Amino acid sequence: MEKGMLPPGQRLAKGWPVSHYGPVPRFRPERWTLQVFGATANKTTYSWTFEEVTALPKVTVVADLHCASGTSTTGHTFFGIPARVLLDLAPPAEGVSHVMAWAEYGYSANLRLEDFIADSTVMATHHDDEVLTAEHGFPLRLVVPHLYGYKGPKWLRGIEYMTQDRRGFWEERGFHNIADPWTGRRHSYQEDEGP
Ligand SMILES: Nc1nc2c(c(=O)[nH]1)N[C@H]1C(S)=C(S)[C@@H](COP(=O)(O)O)O[C@H]1N2
Ligand SMILES: [Mo]
Repeated sequence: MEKGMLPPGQRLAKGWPVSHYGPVPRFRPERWTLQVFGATANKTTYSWTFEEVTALPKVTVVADLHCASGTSTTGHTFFGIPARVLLDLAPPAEGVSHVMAWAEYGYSANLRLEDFIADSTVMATHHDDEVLTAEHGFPLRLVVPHLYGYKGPKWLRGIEYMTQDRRGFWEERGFHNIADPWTGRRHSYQEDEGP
């Protein structure tokens, strides 16, 4: 992408604003797990402690973030676990086409499997060489740079494998099921024009 280029209808925000629905959850390491469940190949639920998650392979991804309300922030450096690593650790059943990414307090976002396993989709633990702040999703935050921000839950706790699509939190509340900022697929009424 050309430097400074923003998707249609987006304007650059100052700094890195915090935006989410509801309160910032407190991290309780002794109770925290990341789970993969739903349509796994062997029908079991996988669970990792935070310590186990920190031992997983990590990558660096430079990304811009685009909120569907119209603000963007650019030049973020995220460090974390490539989302597709989960598919090796917790093989999906045949026919898994979508995932639901679950966060604290029941926030959720549905993703097509190809969006979830994209090269730049990362479960971030760090931002610009620092541990994520609580407001931005500590201890784990899904980042899907090629989709609007609501597809990237902060305070990520689980990935549900799905053999059929199902709408997540904002997708049920008038936001687009695909959420591609480059084609401006922002609102659910635009789905009448095609997927
Ligand atoms: N758990 C949770 N994650 C969330 C949200 C939320 O309400 N809850 N909002 C999303 C939306 S709409 C955006 S634009 C980004 C904002 O991330 P930021 O506060 O780090 O800028 O977080 C996303 N992740
Ligand atoms: Mo957003």
